[in-house]
Amino acid sequence: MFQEKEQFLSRNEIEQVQLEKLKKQVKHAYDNVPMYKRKFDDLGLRPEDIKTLKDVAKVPFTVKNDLRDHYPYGILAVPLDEVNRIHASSGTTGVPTVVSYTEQDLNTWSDLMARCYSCAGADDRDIIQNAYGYGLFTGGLGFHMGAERLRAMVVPTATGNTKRQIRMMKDMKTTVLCCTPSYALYLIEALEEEGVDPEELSIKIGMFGAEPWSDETRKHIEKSLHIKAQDLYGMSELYGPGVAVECPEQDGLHIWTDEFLVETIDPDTGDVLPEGEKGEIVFTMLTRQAMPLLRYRTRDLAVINWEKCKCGRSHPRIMRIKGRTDDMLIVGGVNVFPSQIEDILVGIEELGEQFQIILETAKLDHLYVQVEVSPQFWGKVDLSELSAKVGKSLQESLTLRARVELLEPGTIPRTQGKAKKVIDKRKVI
Ligand code: DLL
Repeated sequence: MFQEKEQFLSRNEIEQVQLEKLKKQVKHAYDNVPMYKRKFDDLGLRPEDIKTLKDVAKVPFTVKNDLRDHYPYGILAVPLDEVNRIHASSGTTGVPTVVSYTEQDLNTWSDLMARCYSCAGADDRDIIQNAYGYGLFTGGLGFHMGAERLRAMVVPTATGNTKRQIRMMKDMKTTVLCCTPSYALYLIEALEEEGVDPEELSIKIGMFGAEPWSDETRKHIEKSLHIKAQDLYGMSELYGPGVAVECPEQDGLHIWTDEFLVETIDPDTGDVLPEGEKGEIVFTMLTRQAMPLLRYRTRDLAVINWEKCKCGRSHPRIMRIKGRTDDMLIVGGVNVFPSQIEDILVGIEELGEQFQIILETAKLDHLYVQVEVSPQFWGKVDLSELSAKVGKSLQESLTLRARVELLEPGTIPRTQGKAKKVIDKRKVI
């Protein structure tokens, strides 16, 4: 099977590989990236000071702004003519974050993505429909290269044209579907509208990622499409998709730690947290040539579990991404994560999957939640009773009063990429 060996490295073997690669990578970054040389010199740190894995805590952090400050080409450690490709994320703050790859980087990324497919249960006989966006976004090309490396067959539908997606799924007998969980939800509705019974499809596995999604959403997708819905994590700065993925146990996402050294830190103090504590995830890329990132702060919050998984893999697991440090909303002085609101809403049977959080400014910050009623319940429930029930649940969990508006199924705009679940109107007022 593809990259069988790397998937099943023991913790000891992982740590050996990590130390060997870490030493080389720190030297590569120090020797070739002026920013790292400066950061190290300021601390009086030399690459030779990194002798054990624990020494990584001495290395200065890298943050997204370091990349933005190096626009357009990012933190290059190789001459430009050795760069084979760039990707970029649009960024809400204006300056795009550009990431660069050498030929070897693209190769490593393809291997990692092939490994993800294999870990999730796919193999070279699969027909993989890739409905992630192709282009500057890393989703499309990342899933594409990985599928080719796996020697499976790719149907590169990209995003959009839902009718054609469904036609391809049926006619090509797609067995693996790759898209955001939001788009999977939309496809389920579209299949129903088109009168296509999911039984007619051949899909077995969904590879869903690029945004947070809940266990309830997973259950809904699995039940509606009769598939196994696997979570996959990544980010553009870390090649793209392919950093971590679920195995069939669906008990956390295995991080490929022979390529990504992972730490959890306290986002406020920067201190390394003991194993198993929730914190901000920090990655050091161990072989990236074009753009070596040392201790990159992802702003993603999660718990890392180092216990060996039932599947036999020792690569530690991210126990689902619980939100981002920069996603945290402060409403009337209370800290709220959109994922907390989602958890409450999905627990109410009468509601659909689609919701939006709108922050308004009245005298105090105001939380306003719009949520669709589930099609089975629309027209059958008393809306004022239901909205009072939703408001009460939100208040109990968040200690915050929210205005709830129940919407007819299909009202909230559907997305083909990442869903925009929070609309913050406070900034523009
Ligand atoms: O979203 C790469 C990707 C493409 C991952 C396709 C998976 C599938 P960015 O656009 O740079 O890259 O966004 C990265 O998205 O820091 C997380 O906050 C979030 N994210 C990605 N995967 C997951 C996931 C791609 N499985 C940012 N669960 C990350 C929760 C996720 N959040």
